[in-house]
Amino acid sequence: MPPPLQSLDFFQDSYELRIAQLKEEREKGIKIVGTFCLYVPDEIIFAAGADRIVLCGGKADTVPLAEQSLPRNICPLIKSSFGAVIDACCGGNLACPHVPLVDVVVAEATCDGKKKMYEMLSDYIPTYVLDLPQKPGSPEALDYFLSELRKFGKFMEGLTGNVVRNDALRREIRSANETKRLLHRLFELRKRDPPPIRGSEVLRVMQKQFFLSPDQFRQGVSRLCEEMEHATPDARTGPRIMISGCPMAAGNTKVADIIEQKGGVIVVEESCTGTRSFWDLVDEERDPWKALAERYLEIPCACMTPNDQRVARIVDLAKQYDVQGVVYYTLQFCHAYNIERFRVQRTLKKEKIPMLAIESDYGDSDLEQIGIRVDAFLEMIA
Ligand code: BJ8
Repeated sequence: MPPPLQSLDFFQDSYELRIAQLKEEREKGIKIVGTFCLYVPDEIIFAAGADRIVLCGGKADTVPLAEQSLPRNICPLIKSSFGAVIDACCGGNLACPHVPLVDVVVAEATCDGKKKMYEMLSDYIPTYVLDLPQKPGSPEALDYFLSELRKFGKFMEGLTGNVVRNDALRREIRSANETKRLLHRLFELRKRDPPPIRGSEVLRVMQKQFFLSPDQFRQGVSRLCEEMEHATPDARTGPRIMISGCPMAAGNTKVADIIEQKGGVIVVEESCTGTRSFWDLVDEERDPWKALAERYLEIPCACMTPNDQRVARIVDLAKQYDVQGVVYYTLQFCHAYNIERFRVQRTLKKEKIPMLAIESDYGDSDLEQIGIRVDAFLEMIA
C-alpha cells in the first residue's frame, strides 16, 4: 500500500480557515450567497463582490427534521439540505454550520422536488430563484437564459451595492476556467493504470470545491496534482469503474467507499461532484454574459430534456478512462436520473460496457445489500 497523499491534508485543514474567512467577510459587510446547483454561475456572484458556499446536504441527520414538513418520498439531498436550514434557523446544532453564514439563497428551477422545497425555504431564509429553460437545445433557450442571467446580475447588484461590470465578469470567468483546467489535470492523471489516487479521495476533494474559496481550492488541487505526478501508484488492480448519476454532496461517500472496499478502482465520476462541474470551459473571448449562458446551458443534467449530450459524454468518458464497468448511482426518488438510466443502460449495452444500477439514500440500512451487488458486479467484469 503506497503512503497516503500528503497534500490531501490541505483540504482537511482548510476547513476552519474557510469558516473564519466567511465570518470575517460577513463582518466587513460582504454578502454570502448559498447555492444548491451547478446552474447558478459563481462567476456572477464573485463579480458582484459577494462570496458563495454550496449548501447541498449529504448527511442523514437532518432528514427526519425535514420530513416533519416535506413528504418522505422525495430525494434525500433535498431533505438533508432543507433539514439543515430549518435546524440552523431554529437554533439547532445538527449538521450544517454554514447556513447561518449565508445572507441569501440563490436557488434554481431544476427538479420538481427542489423547486417546491425552495418555496418553503423562503420562509426561513431570503431566496431568489434563477429560472432555466428546460429544453436547452431549443432556439429560444439561449436568449431566455441570457435574460435570466442578466436579471440575476441585477439582483446581485441590489444585494451587494456593486455593479457587475464586464471586466469583473471576465476576470471571474478566467479564474473559474483556471480551476477547471487544474481539475482536468487532476482527472488526466487518473487515466494512469493504476491511478495515483483513489476515487473516494477525489470525491472528497471535489466536494470541497463547493465550500472553499476558488483560491484555496486551486492551491489545494495544484499541490495535489504535483504530488500525484510523482506518487507511487496504488498497487491495487481491480476493475476500473466509472460512477455516473446524481451528485454525492459533502457527507455522502457511501457508494464510492463500498466500491473501493470491494476492490473496484474508481477512475472517473460523471456527476456534478465529478466531470459535470468542470469539463466545459467558458469562452474567454466572447461577450461574458453570452459566453456564460452558452456554457451553463451545456451542463448535461438529467432535469433537462432531451439531454442527449449526457449519454454521449458517458460513453466518451468510459472510453477515455478505459472503464470496465459503470455504476449508475441514483438518489432515492430522483426521477430524472432514475428514468434517464434506461437510455444510458441501452447505450452502454450497445457499447458492451457493463452497468450496475444502485439507488440509495443517506441511511445505513442498505450497506450490506449494496456490498453484495457490487461484489457480484466486480466479479462479473474482472
Ligand atoms: S445540475 S444534478 S446539482 S439539479 S438528486 S435534487 S435532481 S431529485 S441535485 Fe442537481 Fe443541479 Fe442537476 Fe447537478 Fe433533484 Fe435528483 Fe435530488 Fe438532484
